[in-house]
Amino acid sequence: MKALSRLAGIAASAGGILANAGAAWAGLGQPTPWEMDLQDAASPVMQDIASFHFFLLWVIAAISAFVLALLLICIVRFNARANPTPSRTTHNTPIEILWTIVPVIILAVIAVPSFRLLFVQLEVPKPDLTVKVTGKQWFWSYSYPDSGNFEFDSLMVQDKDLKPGQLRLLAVDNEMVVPVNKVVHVLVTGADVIHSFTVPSFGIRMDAVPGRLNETWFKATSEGVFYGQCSELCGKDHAFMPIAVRVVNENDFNTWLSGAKQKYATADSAAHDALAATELPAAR
Ligand SMILES: [Cu+2]
Repeated sequence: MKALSRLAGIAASAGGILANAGAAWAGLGQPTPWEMDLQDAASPVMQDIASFHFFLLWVIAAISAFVLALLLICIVRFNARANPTPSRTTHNTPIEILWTIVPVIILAVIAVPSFRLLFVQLEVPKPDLTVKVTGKQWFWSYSYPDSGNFEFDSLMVQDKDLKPGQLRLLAVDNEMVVPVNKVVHVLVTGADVIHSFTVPSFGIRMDAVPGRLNETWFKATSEGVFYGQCSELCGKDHAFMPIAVRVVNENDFNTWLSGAKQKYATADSAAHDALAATELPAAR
């Protein structure tokens, strides 16, 4: 009786979880409660990553189902009771050829889209904009070398300073701003230890290594704010150096750029504080 009521409890809470998950299966640009899936894609690369992921999911599901079926057949038809005198067969050439060739074919079918995706990720198309990202203990600095060469720091907003609508542990004082539908070339480096610049909805994750300049790219296909987090253990505040990328239309970007050029012209902390007061036109 006790077990039954416990079971009913588990079923009820599982139902609740599923009902919640239905509403928030995956988010765009930010995590959602009970998220079960990749964050929605906001760049062509992430679309490719997601479709490759689901393709692999089908492949692995089919292989698992096939192996399970073989196991069940063995258990039912070849147990000691059902099959008291086992066959002494040791070799079967056709089957041996099959179980060599079929996995090779499966691997080849996986390899082709996999390599295609690697090239898409690694070959930066002609960029419209370059942003250099520096990971520091424990915040990010963004500089725009080909649009004014200014630089600013981006720090997480502390819980006590959160304004309504700002996401806890993800909102930052100064967001990285980029125009929509433009190829952004991202140069990534580290100033002290290794960090990792990651924005799930753009499908990018690149290590920020001191003394080394890595590169990646993205083309945001919709406006909004897209969040990520440092993805390489970098010390005590590793969990508190979020990444916020605001994607705006070209006009808003140019407005932001002319303001930013003046405000971030001097890289001292006074300028940094003054800049925090600059509000961007709401993107959504
Ligand atoms: Cu870090």
